[in-house]
Amino acid sequence: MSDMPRDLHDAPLDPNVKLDIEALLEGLEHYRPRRHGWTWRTQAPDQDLYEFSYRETSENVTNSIPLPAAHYFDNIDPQPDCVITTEIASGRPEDDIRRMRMAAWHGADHMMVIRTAGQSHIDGLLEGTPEGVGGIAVTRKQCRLTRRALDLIEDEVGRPINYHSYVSGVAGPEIAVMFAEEGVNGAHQDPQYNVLYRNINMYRSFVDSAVAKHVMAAAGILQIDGAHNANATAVKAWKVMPELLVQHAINCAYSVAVGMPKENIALSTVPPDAAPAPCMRMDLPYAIALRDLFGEYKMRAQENTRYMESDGRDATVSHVMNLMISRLTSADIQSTITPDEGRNVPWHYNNVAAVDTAKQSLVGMDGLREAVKIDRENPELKTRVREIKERAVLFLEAMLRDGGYFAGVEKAYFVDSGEYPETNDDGIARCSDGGVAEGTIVPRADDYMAPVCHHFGVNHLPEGYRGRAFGEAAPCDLIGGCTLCDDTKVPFTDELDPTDNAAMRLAQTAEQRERDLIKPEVEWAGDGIVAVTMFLPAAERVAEAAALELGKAMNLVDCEVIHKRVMHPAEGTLIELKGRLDVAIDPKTLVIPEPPEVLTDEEIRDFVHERNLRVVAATMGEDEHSVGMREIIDLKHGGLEKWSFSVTYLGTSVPVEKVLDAAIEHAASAVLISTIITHGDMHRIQMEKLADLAAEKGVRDKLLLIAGGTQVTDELARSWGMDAGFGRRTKGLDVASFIVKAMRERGR
Ligand code: Z98
Repeated sequence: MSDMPRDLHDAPLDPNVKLDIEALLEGLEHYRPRRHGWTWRTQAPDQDLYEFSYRETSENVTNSIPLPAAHYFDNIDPQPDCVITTEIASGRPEDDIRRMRMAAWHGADHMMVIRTAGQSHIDGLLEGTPEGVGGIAVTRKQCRLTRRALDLIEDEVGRPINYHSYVSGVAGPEIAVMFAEEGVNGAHQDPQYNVLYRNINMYRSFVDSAVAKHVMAAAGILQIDGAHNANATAVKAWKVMPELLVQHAINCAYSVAVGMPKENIALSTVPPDAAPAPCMRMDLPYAIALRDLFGEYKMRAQENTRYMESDGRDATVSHVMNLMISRLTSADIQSTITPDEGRNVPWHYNNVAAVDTAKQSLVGMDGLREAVKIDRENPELKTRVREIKERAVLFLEAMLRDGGYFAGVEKAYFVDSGEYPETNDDGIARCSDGGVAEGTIVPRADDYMAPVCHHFGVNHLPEGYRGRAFGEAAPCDLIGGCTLCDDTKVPFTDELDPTDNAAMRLAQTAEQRERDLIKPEVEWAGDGIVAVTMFLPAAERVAEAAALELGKAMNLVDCEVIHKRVMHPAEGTLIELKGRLDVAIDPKTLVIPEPPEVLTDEEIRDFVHERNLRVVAATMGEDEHSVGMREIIDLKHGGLEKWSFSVTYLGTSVPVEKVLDAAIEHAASAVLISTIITHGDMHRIQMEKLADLAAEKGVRDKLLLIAGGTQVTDELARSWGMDAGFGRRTKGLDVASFIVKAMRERGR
C-alpha cells in the first residue's frame, strides 16, 4: 500500500474555493485511485421534486448549477437516468480538471479526455508530454492527476464520476494496463478503428485488442466502440447504416469472445443525419434496428458530428433532435459534443452548454415514451427497420463469402459511400501485409509463461496458479504480486520534457493565481482569449475582413473569425471573432456596488395579497412621457400588477392635487410619480409639491411617495421629500421590493 493513508488523501473541496492545482500535483507519486471500474447513476425512477413527478431520473446530486428556469421551481435540478458525457480537451491536465469541475456541477458524470495527438500514432507508453512536438498524448501523470481531482469533485457533487480515455494504437495493451492501474473507468477500444483510420496492421490490431480488452474487463472498464467514426467520415452518412451495424457486431462479438462482460460493452451510436435532411424520420429506424439487434449491450448515444459546423445554434438543435431519439428509444450514456471541437480546443463553456442541453432535453422529455409510442406497425418504419437489418446481414454474408473480415477490409468493404449492397468502390482499403507494425506479431513459444494476472491467451502457468477465479493462487503470486493486484508496485514517472510540462506552465500563470488576478480564458488558464459577437452590415467576405480590423481596434491580438452566418447577401453578416486580450484585472481595484436587495416573488405576492395593496400612478405636471411608468406597473413587463398590486393609473400630465385625491379615494399605500422633464427643475418642483401637499392633507405618513425618471436618483428624490427615487434600468421588482420593505419597516 502507498505511504499515504487512503482516507487522508485530500481535504474536501470548498465550493467557494478554486481547485488547488499545485497541491493536487504534490505527492502524486503516492496517490492511488480509490475506485476502479465503471459506475452507472443510481436510478430514482419515480420521484417527486417540487410539484412535479419524474419517471426517468437518477438520484439527485448535492452540489450543482440547475437549469436557468429552475428558480421558478424551487431550484430543483433533476438528473436524467443516463450518464452524461462531456469531452474535455484543453490538452493540459492542470486546466482540464478545472473544466471537469464546472462540467460536473452542470450534470456531467463521464469525463472523456480527447487529445490533440492521436494516441494511435504513438507506439509506446509515453510518460512525457510531447506538446509542441505533436500534441498531447496520454500520460500516467495526466491520468493520476485527473483521477485524483475527480475523486474530490465527485465528493463535492455527491455522485461518482467516470474518467474516460482511449485504448488505441500499437501501445493499446500497455495503455490498458496503465488505465487499469490508474483507475480510468471507461475507454474507447475497437480494433477496427486502428485498422481503418490509423492504418495499423490489421492482424496486429486484433491481437493487441484481445490483450487490451482482457485487461479492461478485469478492471471493470466500460468499453465504447468506434463505429461512429464511419458515420463521421462517410461521404454520405445516411448510406452507412447497414455497415455501422456490422462494425458494432464485430466489436461486440470479439469483445465477448476475449472475456468482456456484455454489460460493460457500449455501442457508440450516432443518428447519422441532420436537417435539412428529414433526419428524425431517417434516423429513427436505424436507432430501432440497432436496439433490436444489440439489446443486451449498452447504448452510448453520441450527437451527430458529421454535419456539425461552427454554428452553436445549429449544433444545439441537431443535438436536441438526437436527444429526442435517445428518449424515444434508449440511451445508457448520452454524449455531448461542441462545434468548437473542430475549430479549436473545445471551450469549456460550450462543454457546459452542451451538458445543459442534454440535461434540459432529457428531463424535459421525461416519461415521454409512455405517452408517445413509436408506431412499430407504421409501414414505412417497419419496412425501413427490416431493410437496414437485411442489408447488414447481406454485408456480413458477402464478407464471409469473400474470406472474412480481413479479406473484406482488403476489398474496401468499409466506409463505402454506397448503401450496401450498393457500392461505389470508394471504401477504405488496407493491405493485410501492410500498415503500421506489420510483421511484428511474435508467436508465443511452446513454454511461454507470463506470471501476471489477466493476461490474454496461451500462458503455461504452473499447476495451481490459474487465478482466484479458479480458486487457485494468482499467477502473479509467482513473483510476489503484479501491479493489478498490488498497487504499491504501480510505478510513477514524472513528465520528461524539461521545457513543456505542468510545472513550467503553472509557473507562467503563478502570479495570476497568487494575486487572484482575473484574465479571460477559453483554452488555457491566462490565455486572454475572448470571443466577440458582432453583426456587420456588409457582405460575408467584407464583413470578415472588417471584423478582423475591428478586433484590432478593440486591442485584440491574433484575431480569427470562428463563425460567420449570412443574414442577407447584401444587408449583413453575423460574425464571431476570437482574439487575445492581454489584460489582467486585480479584483482589489474593483469598486463593486452592493446588489439591490430584492424580495422573492412569493414574499411580495403574499404581502400584497394579505393587505390588498393599492397604488396610484401618474406622470406629473406637463410630462407626457408615460412609457417608463407603464413598464413599472404593467403585468406584461413584470410590473407591479404581477404581484397583484391594484394599480390606478391616472394618465399623463396629472396635477399633484388630483394624484393625492385619488390616493386618498382608493386608500392607496403608495403614490408613484414619473418625471422625465427636468428643465426649469420641473422634477424637483413636482416632487416637493407632492410632499408638501401630502403633509398639508395629513396623509404623508400613510403614503409612500415614490418618484421615477431617467434623471432621478434615490438621493435626489429623498432630498426633495420622497421616500425613494428610481432611475434608469429600474424594474418593477425593485419598486415592489421597496414598497414591501418600507411598509414592513413602518410596521404596516
Ligand atoms: C467520441 N468524439 O467517440 P486517437 N478509438 C476509438 C475512437 O473513436 C477514438 C480513438 C480511439 C469521439 C472521440 N474518437 C474521438 C474507437 C476517437 C482515439 O488515435 O488517440 O485519436 O484515437 O466521443
